[in-house]
Amino acid sequence: MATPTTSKLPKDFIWGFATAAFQIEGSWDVDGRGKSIWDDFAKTPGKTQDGKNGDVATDSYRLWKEDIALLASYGVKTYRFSISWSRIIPLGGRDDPVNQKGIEYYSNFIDELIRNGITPFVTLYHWDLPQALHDRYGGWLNKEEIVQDYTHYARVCFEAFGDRVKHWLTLNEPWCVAILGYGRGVFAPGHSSDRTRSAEGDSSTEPWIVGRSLILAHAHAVKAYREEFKPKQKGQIGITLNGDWAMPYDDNQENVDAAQHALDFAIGWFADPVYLGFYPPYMREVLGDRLADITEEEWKVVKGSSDFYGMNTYTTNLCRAGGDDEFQGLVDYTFTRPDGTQLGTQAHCAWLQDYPEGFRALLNYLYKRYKLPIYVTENGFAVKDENFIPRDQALADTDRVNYFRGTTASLLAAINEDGVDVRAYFPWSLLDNFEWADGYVTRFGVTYVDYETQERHPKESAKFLVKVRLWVDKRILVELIAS
Ligand code: PNW
Repeated sequence: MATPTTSKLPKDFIWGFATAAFQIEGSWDVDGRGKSIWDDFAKTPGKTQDGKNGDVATDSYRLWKEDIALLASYGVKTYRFSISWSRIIPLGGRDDPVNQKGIEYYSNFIDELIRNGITPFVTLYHWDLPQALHDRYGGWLNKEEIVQDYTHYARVCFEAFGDRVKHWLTLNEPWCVAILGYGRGVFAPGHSSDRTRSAEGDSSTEPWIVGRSLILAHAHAVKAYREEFKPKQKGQIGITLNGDWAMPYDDNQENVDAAQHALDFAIGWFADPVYLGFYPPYMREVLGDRLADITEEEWKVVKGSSDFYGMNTYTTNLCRAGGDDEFQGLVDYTFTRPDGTQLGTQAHCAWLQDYPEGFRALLNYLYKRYKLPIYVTENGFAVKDENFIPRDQALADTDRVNYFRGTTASLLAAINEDGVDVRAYFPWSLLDNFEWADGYVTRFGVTYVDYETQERHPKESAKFLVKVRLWVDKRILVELIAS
């Protein structure tokens, strides 16, 4: 095991837990909320693993004070949550009415956080597009409309909450929105070329069109914030991208190249435009004209449109050249090493294994390439079969503790040994919650939720993370992480 090192975090390092509105709130028809695309999608037979939906979730719309008390009991100083667009503007559009009850709800929520000494870190869009916009003009497929409507919604939020919110995330994981929603068709709105899965969609074009809308919507909201709100509100704003480390399967040059190609499609698609002002050349090579063009005028708004690098990361993929999966940049992913061993501990979801070295490598890669402070806005693990064992056993979540032991050690090493400027770390998630297409089968929480009673029970991982944060707060030796 690694020898203990003196590991410190910057004094104002942000350490909190993360959630998202649709995954926790429930109360789908309360206080004037409009539907989001996830409401009906989750209720369509076959779309979620357990056939369940977000109608109740962790009931957090009602239990918001309990959730804040839980955060306070963990001694957390920051909370990342998302605002539901269709609670603020039920029909979503720039000419549609604003719902005062929705504004009040989040306003009270923010006040209560602040009363508890917790800084709000707000995501404006975590996948819950107002259904009305999808029905009206195709949602993210319609650049002209969605960019204006999203920017308007963002303005309404800056106006209502910006006096107290100083940390904004425009969009959560645009890759997931575009690829999983309009390519693979496993997330709302479920578009895909696969007609056994979906009556609508063209997986060869729609994801790239949607991707451009997302980039532009983000960029225009940031422009509005910087020009109209930032001078007075003085907050920070940026996008948060998903992205896992890509490691060559072996040292064959084609596999070394494949790992970079994987990063270009998974991360560079959004990060290169936003931070560098161009699409990765490899994407153009593979997609040709299907990679939706961004005009000269648009590039001016896009380039430099994030104050920091927002990073959600979970795992590492071993990359081999070949295969026909365009969404992975024609790269084949595996967790099995050439010698037949597994990269790390398998999670409940097929796409996740524990490999903390990859977390450190990714931090280094992103800092070197994009040269901005990094906010880790999600990082977490779903213990295999946790949903199918008695609660007492689930609370002893050793695999998750080991995961966080590894990633927090990597975090400290990246900061202290590699000099990477990391400013925030948010484990996903505060609570077990609605895990999208997995329903409630896959649990990512550091807090166990009993869905019969809605009781919350801290898992060992919550206690572990609270301990790490305390040590780090005191800026003392973090020996236990390394032992
Ligand atoms: C993220 N993949 O989603 C989201 O931001 C969260 O809402 C979600 O609960 C969390 O990670 C855990 O899944 C992802 O297939 C969904 O690689 C799927 C993938 C990655 C991230």
